[in-house]
Amino acid sequence: MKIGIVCYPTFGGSGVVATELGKALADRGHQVHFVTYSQPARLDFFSENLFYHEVAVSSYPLFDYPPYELALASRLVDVVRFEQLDVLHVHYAIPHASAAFMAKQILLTYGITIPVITTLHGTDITLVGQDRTYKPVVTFSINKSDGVTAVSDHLRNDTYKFFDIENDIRVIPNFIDLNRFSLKPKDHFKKAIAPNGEKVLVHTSNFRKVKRTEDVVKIFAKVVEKIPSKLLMVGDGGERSKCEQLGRDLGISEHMRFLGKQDAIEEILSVSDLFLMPSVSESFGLAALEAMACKVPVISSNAGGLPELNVEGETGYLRDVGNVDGMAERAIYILEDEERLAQFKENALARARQFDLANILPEYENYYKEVIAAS
Ligand code: GMT
Repeated sequence: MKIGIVCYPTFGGSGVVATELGKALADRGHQVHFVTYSQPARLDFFSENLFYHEVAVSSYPLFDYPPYELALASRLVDVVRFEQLDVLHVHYAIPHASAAFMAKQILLTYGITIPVITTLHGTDITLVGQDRTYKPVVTFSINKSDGVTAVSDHLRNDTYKFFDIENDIRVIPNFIDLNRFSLKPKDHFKKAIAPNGEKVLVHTSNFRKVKRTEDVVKIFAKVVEKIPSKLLMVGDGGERSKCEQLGRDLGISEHMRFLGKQDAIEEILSVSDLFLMPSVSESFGLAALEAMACKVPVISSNAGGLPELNVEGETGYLRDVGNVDGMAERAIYILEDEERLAQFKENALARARQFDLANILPEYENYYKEVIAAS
């Protein structure tokens, strides 16, 4: 198949899923065309089946807000016509689904029918999409998509709950490439981070409010009182400086390291013992799955789709959003006993294997075929 993929080219979960999916489809012999405003962060290798088409947004003094959606729609018309694509798969509804709808209408005037699949990732439904500024357009463009997928049952249910949706939503969960995400021998790095055999806790995110990153610091403050440990904070975003300040205020900053945005996440996870994800909402929790694939158990909130990934008492524990004491208590419980920790690590990997890319990729391929055949 010739597949067009539209996504945010950043380190965010939806962009990562879209890019990894595109790479895997290209490996399977499909021709994959990324259409976005810059090279996707993880599109870092050459393949004869992978193409990248940049969306250039020209500015004009009249524009306080350059119209990206129009530039994207025009670029999609151009790429679909020239490359003769079979399907457009857009990740994150805003503004990709409506831009694809517009492109589809324009293409009809050239006698071209292109099916559009929209994958809902999370905040496009649970946060931004519900803003009245966008809601009518989001509702319309989901309903006008030829296929719609969501990354968890919870996100699917939320979409029906908060929007007037008429079409079926197929659940296709996030996936993991176990060749890349696996425990790597990084003993030298572990020695540098935890020279006295301390336990290593880790958090990776874009440090947005929805991640409750200050809770990560508060949980760690309680853990470090009981268990010699270190905290690695990976990623960057608006809440990061507050976390740094909180670490200083709590007198634990010597045990915390902020590593910023990192490409080789799997190497950091390989030296980690416990992953913290206390998010307010999380449609799936891809970062937690990446940790589990590297044998790192997870202490998380029980928000959104997290219970579909993290299994209570098996791969980690889930507590109510904001229950810092409960999360810290369970973290200590896992870390204080070597045998118990080792068992949780094995369980985490076993669970991650259920989301192996090799199992999930055919679900997307079959769905493309279904949608193409129906349109
Ligand atoms: O985590 C983020 O803030 C990025 C966000 C997004 O909307 O791009 O990620 C979402 O999509 C990921 C991939 O499908 C999911 O694993 C994340 O759980 C989801 N984030 C939220 O729902 C907050």
